[in-house]
Amino acid sequence: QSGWTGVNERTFIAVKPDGVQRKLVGEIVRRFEKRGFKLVALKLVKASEELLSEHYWELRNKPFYSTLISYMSSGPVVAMVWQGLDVVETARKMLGETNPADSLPGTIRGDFCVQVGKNVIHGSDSVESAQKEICLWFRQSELHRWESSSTNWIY
Ligand code: RTP
Ligand code: MG
Repeated sequence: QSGWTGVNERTFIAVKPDGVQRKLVGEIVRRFEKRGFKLVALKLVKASEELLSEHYWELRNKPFYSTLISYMSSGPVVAMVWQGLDVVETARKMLGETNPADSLPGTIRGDFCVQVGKNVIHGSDSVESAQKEICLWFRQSELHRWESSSTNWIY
């Protein structure tokens, strides 16, 4: 899907299995809503190893790869698509650094976790990755098109 730039930019966010088990879903959704982003899709998914191997294709040769796949398939994740101005970059700032130990308080990882192997949340690292990840995790029919609906009560 092309054309999702500017205010219509989209990113893929997933609350990882530890975040779901620790009941951080509401808090994370709240932060994205309050920041002013629009929710485009949301579902609870038990990711297959096949899906995860595509999602983490670029990390396939890393020493932590198999640990990462076990972690991500240890329970359901909450997969989401959020839309808004520069949402890819802003979401990464809201998440904090990959290693929670390097994440500032006020960021999601900086507030809720301490270990890189259990870092609560995923966010796409570029507009291109976001497009790939959205196509991998969602069908087109699962994505809400805000542009073509009446949103009179949303500023
Ligand atoms: P994410 O994709 O989950 O948003 O995280 P990221 O871009 O900040 O980091 P990335 O390099 O894409 O790594 C993906 C996930 O792999 C786990 N990881 N473990 N043991 C380690 O050194 C290590 N490094 C990365 C983390 O769960 C990381 O989020
Ligand atoms: Mg990444």
